[in-house]
Amino acid sequence: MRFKTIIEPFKIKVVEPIKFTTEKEREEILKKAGYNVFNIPAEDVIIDLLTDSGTNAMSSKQWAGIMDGDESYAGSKSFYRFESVVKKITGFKHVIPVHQGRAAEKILFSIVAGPGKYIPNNTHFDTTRANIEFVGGNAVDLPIPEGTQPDVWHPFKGNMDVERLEKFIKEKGAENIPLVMLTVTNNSNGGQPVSMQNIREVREVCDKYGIPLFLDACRFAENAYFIKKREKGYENKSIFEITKEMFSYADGCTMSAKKDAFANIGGFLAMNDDELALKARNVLIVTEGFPTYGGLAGRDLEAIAQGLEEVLDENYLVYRIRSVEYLAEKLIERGVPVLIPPGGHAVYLDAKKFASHIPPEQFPGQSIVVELYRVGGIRSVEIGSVMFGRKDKETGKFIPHTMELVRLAIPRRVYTQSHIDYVIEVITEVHRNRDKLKGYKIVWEAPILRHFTARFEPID
Ligand code: P71
Repeated sequence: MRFKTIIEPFKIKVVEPIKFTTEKEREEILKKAGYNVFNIPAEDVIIDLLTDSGTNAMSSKQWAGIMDGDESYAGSKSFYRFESVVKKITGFKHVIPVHQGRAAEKILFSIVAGPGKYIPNNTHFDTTRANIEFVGGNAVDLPIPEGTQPDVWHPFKGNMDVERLEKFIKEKGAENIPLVMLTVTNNSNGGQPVSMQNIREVREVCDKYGIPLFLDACRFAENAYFIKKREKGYENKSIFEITKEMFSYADGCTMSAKKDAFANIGGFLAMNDDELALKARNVLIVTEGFPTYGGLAGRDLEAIAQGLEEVLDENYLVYRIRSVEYLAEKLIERGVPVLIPPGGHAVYLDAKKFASHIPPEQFPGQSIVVELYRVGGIRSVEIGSVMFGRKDKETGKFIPHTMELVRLAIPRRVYTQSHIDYVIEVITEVHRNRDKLKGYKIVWEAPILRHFTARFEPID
C-alpha cells in the first residue's frame, strides 16, 4: 500500500457491548476476587488483556463453518477438512485433534516423559511445564542469555541456546531426553520469535543425538512473520513458505488452536512417527474422544481449518504485529518500562523496574496487575514469581522467577486503536503513581498452577 497508515484488514459486522464499572465498584470486585484477576467475572472487565487464547474474533467464514460443521461421530467431513489443512501447513503424517493445547501436551508427555526424563525447551509455558512435571519428568528451559533480559534488544530473543542444549544432552544422556521442544513464539519470555537458523541448528543437534524435535506451535504464523521481517533470505518468501520450512525441521508439534488459528477452542497433536501416533490415539480415545473429533465438535474443526488458512494472510500479520508494536511504542515514549522488542501477541511490562521498591517475594507484577484493574478496569496477567516462582524443596526458601513481567495480551481482531489508546492512558497514570504500589502476599494457593486460583492480600 502507498499510504503509511496500517488499517484493520476487516470490517466489523457484529459487536459486543462493554459494561463500564467505576473505580469504587472495582475495589469491591478485587477484594471479593482475592486480588486475583482470574477470579473476576469477565463482565466486570472493561478491556480484557488477560490472554490472546480463545478470545479471538472469528471471521464470517469461520462462523459459516460453524453452521456447516458435520457432527458425525466418526469420519466427519469437518475432520477431513481440518486434517487436510493441518497437513498442508505442517506436513506431518498424523493429525490428532484435541480440545486445547494442554490436552496435546498431556497426551504427548504421558507417553514420553516420566521420572528421570528431561524435556528441554527454549522456555516452557506453564501448562507444558505442568504436564511434564505432573508425570514426574523434568522441564528444562534453555533460552539464549539475551532472552532473560527485558531491556536487551535481540531480533530473535526466543531462540534456544544451542551450545547449552548440546552440553545438557551430553550431561544427562540422550536416552533420558525423549524429545526437545521449541516454543514459537516464546510466550514466557515475551512472545519472542525463534529464528529459522536457530530451528535448523537445534535440529542438527537433535539429529546428532537421535532425539526428536517438537514445536509448540501456538503462534507459528506470528513467528513466521518475524522471520520474514528480521531474517536474511526470507524477505521475499510467503508466510506459507516460511511456516512450511519451520515445520519441516520438526518431527511433530503440539498446537493450541486458541491462538493463531483464531478459534475459541481446540488444538491438535501432530507427528510423523507411526508408533507414537498409535500410542497417542490410544490415550486420546480414553481421555478426549474418537480420533476424528478428539474432544471437539465438528463445527470447531471447521472453524480451526478456516482460521489456519486466514492466519497465513500477510496483510493480517502486518496489522497484527504493528498493533502490538504501537502499544509498546507509545508506552516507551511515556517512560514506561517495557520488555523490548515487543512480542507478537503481547506487550510485557517490566515489573522489576516499574515497581522497583517491591521485592520479588512481594510480587511486583501482581501489584501492577491489580492496579491496572482498579484504575482502568484493564485485566492483564502476571508472568513472574506468582506464575513461576517456587519454594526450595529442602529449605522452603523462596526462589523468584528470572523476570517479573505483566503481560498485556492482545486478543486477535477484537480491539480497535482507541481501545488501545485508552490502555496507554491508564498504564501511564498507574506508572506516574508507581510509588504508591503495594506488595502482595499469597494467603491461599493450589499445589499446581497456583496463579489461576491463588488468593492474595496487600501488604501494608
Ligand atoms: C496464554 C495461554 C493460556 C493461558 C495459560 C495460563 C494463564 C492464562 C492463559 C497457552 C499455551 C501457550 C503455549 C506457548 C501451550 C499453551 C496451552 N497459553 N503453549 O498464553 O501459550 O494451550 O491454553 O490451549 O491449553 O494466555 P491451551
